[in-house]
Amino acid sequence: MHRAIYDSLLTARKDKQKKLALLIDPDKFSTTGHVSNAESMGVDFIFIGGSLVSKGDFNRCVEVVKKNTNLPVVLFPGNVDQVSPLADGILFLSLISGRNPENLIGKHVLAAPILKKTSLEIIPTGYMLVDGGKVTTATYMSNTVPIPHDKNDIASCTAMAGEMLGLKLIYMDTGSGADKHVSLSMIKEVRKNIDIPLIIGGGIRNPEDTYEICKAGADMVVIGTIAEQSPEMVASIAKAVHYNTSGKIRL
Ligand code: 1GP
Repeated sequence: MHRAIYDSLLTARKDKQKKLALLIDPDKFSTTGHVSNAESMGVDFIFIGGSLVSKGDFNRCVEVVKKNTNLPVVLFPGNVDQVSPLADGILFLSLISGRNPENLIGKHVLAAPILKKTSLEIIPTGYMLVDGGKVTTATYMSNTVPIPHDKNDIASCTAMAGEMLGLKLIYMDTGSGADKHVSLSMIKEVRKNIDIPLIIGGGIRNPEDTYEICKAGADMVVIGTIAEQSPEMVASIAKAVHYNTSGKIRL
């Protein structure tokens, strides 16, 4: 199985380079504008997915995105029907912060034979929902209780267990549109206890927070809502992600 995307993340981590992913929600995707400009704005990956896709045509969305960017397109699926062979890879998410067997293994059993017929790069990912100040679609649809915002020990033990189970990435998310992003102290605690790449998403809205999140130990930051609301912010968030973390940031 090829692993170009994952290898690029490992190399970036070794070189202390941080990455930015732009999340496209198929329900909100109407213009190709910010996808075609994403690369020049400093985005490294396009993620596509949603906890609930009710209006958008998922496959069509992937097709249009692929046509409008050279960036790697990675599926971030909310359900089994969000598998498209047109993408480059898929985060094969196991919701390890929850105790809902469907999201831990059930949906994966259904998706496995579909994925087997594609050439998608499959990246086993420990997905952890963290409370971000309100109930998000992700939390509600997953039918799980998120990790409390201040329970760093639960987060780090969960991430450690994920790594010990052989998962290749940890993705901590407060959910799209959350009031708060994952706390810096939680990111630091998790970072200290695992060696695999760490992705942070949910509620990230500005370059200052982005810089601190990277400095705390995120290897990749995911933004969705801010890119929909203020596309002009993407370039400055990208700058914050790529700024050498050993120096002082100039925004
Ligand atoms: C959600 O991490 C993503 O899964 C993005 O969240 O839309 O709040 O940026 P936002």
